[in-house]
Amino acid sequence: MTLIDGKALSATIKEEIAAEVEKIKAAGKKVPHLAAVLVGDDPASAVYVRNKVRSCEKVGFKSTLLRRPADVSEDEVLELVQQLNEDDDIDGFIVQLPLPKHINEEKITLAIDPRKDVDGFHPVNVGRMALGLPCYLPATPYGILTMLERYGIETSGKHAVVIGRSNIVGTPMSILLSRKSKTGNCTVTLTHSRTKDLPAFARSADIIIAAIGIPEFVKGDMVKEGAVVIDVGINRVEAPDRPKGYKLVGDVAFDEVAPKCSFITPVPGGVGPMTVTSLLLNTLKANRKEVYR
Ligand code: L34
Repeated sequence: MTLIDGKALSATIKEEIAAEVEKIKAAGKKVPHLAAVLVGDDPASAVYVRNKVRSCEKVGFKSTLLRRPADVSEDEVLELVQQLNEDDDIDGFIVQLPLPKHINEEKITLAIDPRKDVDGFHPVNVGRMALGLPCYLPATPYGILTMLERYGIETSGKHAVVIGRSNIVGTPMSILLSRKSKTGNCTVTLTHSRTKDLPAFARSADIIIAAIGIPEFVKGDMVKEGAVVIDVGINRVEAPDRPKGYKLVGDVAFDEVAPKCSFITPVPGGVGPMTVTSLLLNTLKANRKEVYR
């Protein structure tokens, strides 16, 4: 069993990005600038956004964090998005999800200029991804593909079972793994809460992408010997013995599943750090206008 070290890989890629930033500076060009909008005080979102800002600092990007209270109006967020769309210094920006219930996430996403949509959530980017056209890939799937590639994991002809059909992970992951590409060419089954006998599908998988948001959902008896298991879940479960009062567990029962795997990602230190690094890669692409114009 090989543990896929997302933290280490992400540190390596950040060094590569930092070297690119040095070249940009040496050429006298504008350094990449990422902005993040964080609404409310969801503790997990605060951690994720903090990791994004710190990572920008680490690679030499400029970053701007825009915090708004949980009761900010939808119109105010739309106005902020408009300002960011128009700000020539900002290469790309994200609005961290989830947003408070009174704000329509779809409406906010649609307001973002696709050229600055480094999350790849705007329908223009989703459509371009589905067609295999130049686009910003959503950060979590992008990070997973990078892990598969850098660990030399063959995907062609493999049966990939994606568990969970969210817009930000399961659905794009199923599309990307099935496409004709270096980390694609899989036969994909997209499973979800209404799937009949999901464990039977999981057992037939060469590659499992667990992104259903249920702590330790994937058990040892749901995994074939030699499978590759990518755990996207980050669930906070109560743990009074821990300093923070909680611990992080994935969507995979790691201790049972790991011994059966050829490769597996841990939580934390797996997909999470790769999500952050992929956002940096998209911001670099935005700065270089690699995707649009
Ligand atoms: N707009 N909303 C937007 N873009 C995104 O790309 C995200 N996502 C997801 C939630 N909402 C979003 C993230 O940023 C998930 N996500 C994310 C980002 C970073 C980490 C996890 C999820 C991360 O850094 N995880 C670390 C530790 C986390 C901790 O200590 O709590 C890890 O090792 O997994």
